[in-house]
Amino acid sequence: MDFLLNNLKQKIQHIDQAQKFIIRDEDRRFVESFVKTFKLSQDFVEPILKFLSHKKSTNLVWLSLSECTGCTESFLRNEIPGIDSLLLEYINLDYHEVLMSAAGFQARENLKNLKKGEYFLVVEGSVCAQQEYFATFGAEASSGAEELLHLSRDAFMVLCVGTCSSFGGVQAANPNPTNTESIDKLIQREVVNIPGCPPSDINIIYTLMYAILFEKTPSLDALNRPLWAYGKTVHDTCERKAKFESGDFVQTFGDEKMTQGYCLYKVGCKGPYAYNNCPKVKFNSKTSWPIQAGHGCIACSEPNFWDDFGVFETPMTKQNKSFAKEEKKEAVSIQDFHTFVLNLQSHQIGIFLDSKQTQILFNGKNILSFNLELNTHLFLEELAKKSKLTSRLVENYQTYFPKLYQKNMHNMSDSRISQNPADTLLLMHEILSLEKKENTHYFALQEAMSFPFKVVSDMDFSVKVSEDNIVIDAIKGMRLILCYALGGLEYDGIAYGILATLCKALKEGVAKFIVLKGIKNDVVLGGDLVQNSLIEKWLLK
Ligand code: FSX
Ligand code: SF4
Ligand code: F3S
Repeated sequence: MDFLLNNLKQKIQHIDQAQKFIIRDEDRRFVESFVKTFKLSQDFVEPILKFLSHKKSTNLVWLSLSECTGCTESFLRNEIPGIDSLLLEYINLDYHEVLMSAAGFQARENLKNLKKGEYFLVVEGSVCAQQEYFATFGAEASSGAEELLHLSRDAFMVLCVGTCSSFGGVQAANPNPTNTESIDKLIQREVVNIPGCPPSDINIIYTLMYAILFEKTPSLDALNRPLWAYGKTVHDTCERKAKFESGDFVQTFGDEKMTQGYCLYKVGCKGPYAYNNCPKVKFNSKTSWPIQAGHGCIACSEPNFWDDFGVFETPMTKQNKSFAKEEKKEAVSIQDFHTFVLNLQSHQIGIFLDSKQTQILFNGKNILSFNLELNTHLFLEELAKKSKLTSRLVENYQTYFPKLYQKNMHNMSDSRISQNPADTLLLMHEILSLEKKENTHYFALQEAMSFPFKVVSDMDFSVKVSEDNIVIDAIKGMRLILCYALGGLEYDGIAYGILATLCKALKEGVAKFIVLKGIKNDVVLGGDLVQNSLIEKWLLK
């Protein structure tokens, strides 16, 4: 933070004093909100104001490729600083087909006059590199792909605004007849992705402003999305989340529960799978956002949102599998399961995911700790006692799954504490199924692999790592079996979520342990539940 501040102060010293603007209230409000959003200290407010009021306008080229102009519409809806201030004072919009005042040869001339490293390039829309007549520009009829390659080469930074430019978007959805793709696939340089169909005005402008002020990108995630905006899921900060936690769902559209803030998961909300800050920043100058307006999130800012998330208004169940681009999952047959022993060398760590005893092996011993109550009667009783929300959750389970509730509450056997994390599947089976199965772990794994989607319903397991052990805690997370089930997700989707979350926890635990101990990263897999390529991928990738 100190580095950023000093950098800014240094730049102010070199600024041409003649370009001075008056600092107005709205500029101050904008900068204060910006500083708060990026969790910068208050010390930044004055230098930023000074810098913005003195600096030369930043040259910006906004290229429109395969898109619907929704991103531009969103950009225009900004209230503070307001699009007029933005364009008149902070930004010099050299090229934007909808907003620029230049036309024809003059507009093309503006592009030719750009200087290397002295402009930001914003790209809206995805690109088709194989068709020379797609998205042609000017009298030269250069293709969109050519224009993009040319302009991106000399730009100071490339920002992909919208899901189309970030990940391909609707145009790249199956069967993608135009062979359209995201921008980073064509240009050989780093981009900042600001996805959303469209993204909010705030996500576009604040990211751009950060880049202009500090001449660097904000911290990005693995998909090049700014973490300040895309670090949490929509569900994490949703105003209806308490209702998800208590199992209170809108059952159908038009249901009066809709206006009472009930959760929209059962009518298709994909908020738990979408990384975006919509609940906080909203749209149209903070007027509203999809869930406030009464429709679930469609995960519009995720890669492949069109193909991967099934239909918009129902949860992801087998019934809707025709709407999913099926992931090729290996079929699992019971005969395939066999346990084998891991012969580890001293520097190796073994992840042994097994129906009898899951372990993490290091230096000849198991370093994994885990505890879970498998007696469903006691589990439900405990859960109901935790909070008002969980008590209501169990009540809803009783209302909507009366037979399962009765079966489990009639279970009068003694407490059965398990030390095997794979037994999360056993607990899930008891909560969701009336049938007894011969080998429940294998049955649950088969069901998980038949789930036609690749979207993971996270089960919120926590992982703690110390010098001599790795602790996985699933006690709190197991409540989500009830939440998802009441929301309409079925056995296969929940089993898929549990297995993926468990693999993530094992992998995270081992990765942190390796760092803590400063040892070589040499992980070997074993156990009867690992004999599936997807599980291997989850544990190792
Ligand atoms: Fe449209 Fe933008 Fe969607 Fe795409 O937003 S709102 S199709 S992300 O490129 O114009
Ligand atoms: Fe909000 Fe959707 Fe999560 Fe429900 S499922 S809490 S409506 S984001
Ligand atoms: Fe898109 Fe979902 Fe936000 S649909 S706009 S990511 S609430």
